[in-house]
Amino acid sequence: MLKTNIAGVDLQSCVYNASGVNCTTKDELLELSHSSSGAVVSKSCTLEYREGNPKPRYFENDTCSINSTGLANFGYKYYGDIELEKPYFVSVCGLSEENNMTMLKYLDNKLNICCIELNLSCPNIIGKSQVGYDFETMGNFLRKVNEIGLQHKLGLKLPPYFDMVHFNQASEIINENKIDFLTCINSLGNGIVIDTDTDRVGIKPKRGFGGIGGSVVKSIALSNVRKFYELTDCDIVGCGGVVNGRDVYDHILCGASAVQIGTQLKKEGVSVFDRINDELGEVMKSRGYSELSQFRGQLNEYE
Ligand code: RRO
Repeated sequence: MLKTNIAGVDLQSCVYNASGVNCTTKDELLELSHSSSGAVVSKSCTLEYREGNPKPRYFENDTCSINSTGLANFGYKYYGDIELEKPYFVSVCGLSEENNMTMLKYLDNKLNICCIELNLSCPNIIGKSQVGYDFETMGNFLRKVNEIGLQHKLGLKLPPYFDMVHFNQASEIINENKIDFLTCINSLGNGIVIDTDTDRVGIKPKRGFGGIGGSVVKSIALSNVRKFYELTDCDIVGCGGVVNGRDVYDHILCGASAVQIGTQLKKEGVSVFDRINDELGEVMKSRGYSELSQFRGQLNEYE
């Protein structure tokens, strides 16, 4: 009932983890693989091991999370060598174009990986802007990636866009290059969350500025899923604001083929996938649907 397909890869459930949450160590990846998630995506990797930003670098309250992890990861070879029992996406987030090319070429030869998710949207690298917000850099970079002629399917993790002109500009670049899927959205860059017990910012790096996730970002996630579903031929992976099965259903209505869970996975652990799979199944049954294709993209609008 919840089966789906992303870029030609079959998933038993359309629900899986967002990159960054419980997916940095091999043990975490194995735990995800043994859960009822439909796939596993790794923490975004860099060329070398990174300790990441100073702690505390994660904070949450009832409506949102904030993180400034700073790309803490074990380096691309670590992720390239892990074998899992379900579709395994490796997320790549090089600190330079050259680093990205090196990682993409290496990971492209790894048959244990089904797809590469290229992260163009990390908001937390001190002194670096998000490539997804710099259309000239993004276009030049994706043209070079295309010239490699990757064997693996390639997806992009995009930042949230808020302006119709930006949706059009990003889509033009995506349509000029061979991109198989888009993951919309990364965290909302550079928010502040206040710890109301102490009147202090929730996290230490960048004096409290970091990427916002959780239920507050759902509307923005849905608009990004919808726009890129309309403007590109890519499969869309929704990410943002998913707390329950209805939230997954809403992403699919907007056009998503699969949906990732970030903040709620962090709060609840891998049993979140059992609960959300069940809840999504219930919503579908109540509507008389037995497959995602019966309602994907079928969002109603006023005449
Ligand atoms: O590691 C992080 O700080 C991080 C990354 Br790479 C990302 O893509 N999104 C995010 O919220 N945090």
